[in-house]
Amino acid sequence: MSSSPEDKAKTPEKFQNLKTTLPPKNSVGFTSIKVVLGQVSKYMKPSDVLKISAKINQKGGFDCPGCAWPDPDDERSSLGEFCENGMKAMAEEAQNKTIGETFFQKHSVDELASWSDFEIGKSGRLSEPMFLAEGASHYQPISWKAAFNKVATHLNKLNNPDEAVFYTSGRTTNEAAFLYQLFVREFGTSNLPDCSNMCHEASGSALSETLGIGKGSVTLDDLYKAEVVMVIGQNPATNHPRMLTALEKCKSNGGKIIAINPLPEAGLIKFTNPQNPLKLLTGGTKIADIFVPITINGDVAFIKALLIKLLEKEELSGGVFDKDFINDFTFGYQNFISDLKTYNFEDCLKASGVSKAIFDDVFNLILNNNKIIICWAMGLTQHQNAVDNIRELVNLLLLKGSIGKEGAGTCPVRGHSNVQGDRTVGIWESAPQAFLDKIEAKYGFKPSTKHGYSVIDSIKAMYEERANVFFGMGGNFISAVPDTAYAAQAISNCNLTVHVSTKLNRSHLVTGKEALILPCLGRSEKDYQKTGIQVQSVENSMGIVSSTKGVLEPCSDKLISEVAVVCGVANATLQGKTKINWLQYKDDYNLVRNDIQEVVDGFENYNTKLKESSGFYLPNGARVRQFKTKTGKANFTINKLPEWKLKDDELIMMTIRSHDQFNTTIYGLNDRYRGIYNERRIIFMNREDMETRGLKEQQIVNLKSEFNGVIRKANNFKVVGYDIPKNCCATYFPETNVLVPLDSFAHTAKTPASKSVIITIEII
Ligand SMILES: Nc1nc2c(c(=O)[nH]1)N[C@H]1C(S)=C(S)[C@@H](COP(=O)(O)OP(=O)(O)OC[C@H]3O[C@@H](n4cnc5c(=O)[nH]c(N)nc54)[C@H](O)[C@@H]3O)O[C@H]1N2
Ligand SMILES: Nc1nc2c(c(=O)[nH]1)N[C@H]1C(S)=C(S)[C@@H](COP(=O)(O)OP(=O)(O)OC[C@H]3O[C@@H](n4cnc5c(=O)[nH]c(N)nc54)[C@H](O)[C@@H]3O)O[C@H]1N2
Ligand SMILES: [Mo]
Repeated sequence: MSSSPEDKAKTPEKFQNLKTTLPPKNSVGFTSIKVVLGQVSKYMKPSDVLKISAKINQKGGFDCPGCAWPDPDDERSSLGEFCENGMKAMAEEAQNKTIGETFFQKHSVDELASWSDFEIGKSGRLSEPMFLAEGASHYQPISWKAAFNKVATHLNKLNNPDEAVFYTSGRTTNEAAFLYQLFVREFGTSNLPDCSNMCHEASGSALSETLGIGKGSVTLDDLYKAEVVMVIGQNPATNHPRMLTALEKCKSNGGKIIAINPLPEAGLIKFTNPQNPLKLLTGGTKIADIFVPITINGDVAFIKALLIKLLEKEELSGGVFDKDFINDFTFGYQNFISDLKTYNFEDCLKASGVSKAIFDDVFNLILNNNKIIICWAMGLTQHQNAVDNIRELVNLLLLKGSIGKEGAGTCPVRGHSNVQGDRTVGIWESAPQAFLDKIEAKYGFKPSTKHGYSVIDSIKAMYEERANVFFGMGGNFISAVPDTAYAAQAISNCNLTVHVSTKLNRSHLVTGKEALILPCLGRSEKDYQKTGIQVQSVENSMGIVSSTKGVLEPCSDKLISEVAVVCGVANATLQGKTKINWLQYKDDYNLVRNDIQEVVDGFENYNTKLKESSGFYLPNGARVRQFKTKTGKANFTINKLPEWKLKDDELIMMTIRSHDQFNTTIYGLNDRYRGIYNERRIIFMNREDMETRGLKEQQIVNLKSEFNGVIRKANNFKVVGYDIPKNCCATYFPETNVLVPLDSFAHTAKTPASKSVIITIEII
């Protein structure tokens, strides 16, 4: 009998061999270089390692698929900016091992699903298209043509185009993403959920409403010039390592760094720049001047406490707020101030879990400086009140006039290397009407104006059988989404699931009745087409568009590019109905860019600019104090304190990344910066909380979450005592996604609240 979708979707509950140490006092440095050498020599050919190191994040080279942090224009070392996790991402993609017919003949889908995510990832690069027939236990090879026809047949027999869901992960380039959304819209739906729905959607919502653009406002240069940088809800040493170099530079210019995080993340505390041999020997730079050990989801309370004290000081002696900026550029100041006055400072500080002494240090820095940058990531966006978190930060910046001037502004640090670009070129389930109008004007069909499904809506639609074809452009949907058991049922209700992927992952194993794996080229590989090797482009976290061109030979001659996949699927599906010559685009990506420049603002002379410069900035209103909001001004907003309350036995849990993973891709089993080795099924707990429950180090427990009467369980976790505020705990994503309730998400943005899951511990 075959395993249930739920069993296949969950990560196996077996243990490795946990070892713990005290977390290191430093990050990056020599160990980083050693770890990279170990990783690349294990999985890559030496000649490929050399090619890659010479071309990663270099002009004329390819964009690192690791994260969306921008590249510095200056002081580039000849070997590119070294980044441990960037190189680990490369070792993962540019692996010399491939899997195809023989591998899938040997291993059934059920067997593969019993492997850990680490084992699945290490199997190798996907090398040929594979098909899983209804009722079959094993995937078998299929030709590209037959695969395209299979997709087309399923799509064309739907009663309504809205019965299909088209997901995108954030590695897809601008060219592939633009064509993909164009195909989906011509097919007739706007069901374009993407990883952004689970990531920075709350930032997009909050920033569009308040500042008129869903992106950050700062440049790298601003970071160097800031007087204060607040890094809140973010772990850069692991997830954006090159950001530490920018913070170090800010510090050497006299800037101060405030880190606000429930965990004393190693890289925030001290960092040894691998670019700087002297620093490697002398032991590095202290990054955070002030570390604020906030309680999980205590951020609105903490910021409110700051706002209250700033207002008191302003009313007492003036000169604290930037009155000119407030008068000229903002809306809603009076209402905001009246609301702020209804809150009590002590209550707010208590709810934040921060001591008065630490609060005072932060307050003085904010009071006495006006060039403030706030950087944030998932620690703020994955809560029910995620949008409030970000709006409250904007309130602070607006009061200080810290927006649209040198050294000041908003810096949501994006995740996937092109998640921002994908949205810019149209991957959006609720794209603005102006964009849809331009599509209609250019291509002559009327795109659906319905609000399409986000990730959460898609899962519900598949569960309720309102949608029954799932198409994934990259990513690992089943492991990334909340509520694994419910999502597994949803996916298995589908008639067809399709994944365009570079590596095998769990989403290929939890399938609809029929399933396809369409293997594609990775960023690092040469993309040969009729008009020669193609260049593509991506947008980083700061709105700079730059080119990316692979340098390695493709790992299999059966791989095609994402662009070619879209063209093939569109051509097969829309034959006879389309107004677009789909196949022309794959021969020459310049044609795609010519189209993008007609439809998307800021891409004038796209092809020329891409060739001539190392990158060009897209327009950004907030950066120049042009706020394209409904009021035409930057808006103050009113945000309540979150209302959840823990019962005696409950803890609030955040699901975070270890140092050895990229989202659902597990590079290794260590989390070096937190002193964890060889295990992922752990729960970090405050030692007093362990004591009250009679728990010992490494004791095995089960975790349970109850939400709206539904109980969810994740079994077998080892307890690790850690420096984390009381009543808070942390586990790794995706092992605990089973516990994240589908209906617990951010208002307005629908980001799953995977950083505030209320759980209890079951002693076994
Ligand atoms: N190597 C590597 N790089 C990556 C990724 C990866 O998995 N591996 N993922 C990429 C992607 S898609 C993304 S979105 C980013 C993710 O980058 P991050 O957002 O840095 O990743 P998380 O591990 O989710 O970490 C969230 C941080 O927020 C803190 N935190 C959690 N809850 C709260 C809270 O309530 N308040 C505050 N103040 N802090 C809180 C946690 O302690 C943790 O330090 O990284 C990108 N880069
Ligand atoms: N509990 C919990 N859940 C979370 C999060 C959390 O913090 N906690 N974080 C959320 C966030 S921020 C995000 S962004 C999502 C991530 O969700 P996804 O983007 O869906 O997941 P990834 O793990 O990044 O996807 C990895 C897969 O992408 C494929 N891939 C890699 N490179 C390429 C490429 O170049 N092209 C193609 N076509 N495929 C490629 C490989 O097959 C690989 O297995 O997860 C979310 N889920
Ligand atoms: Mo993300």
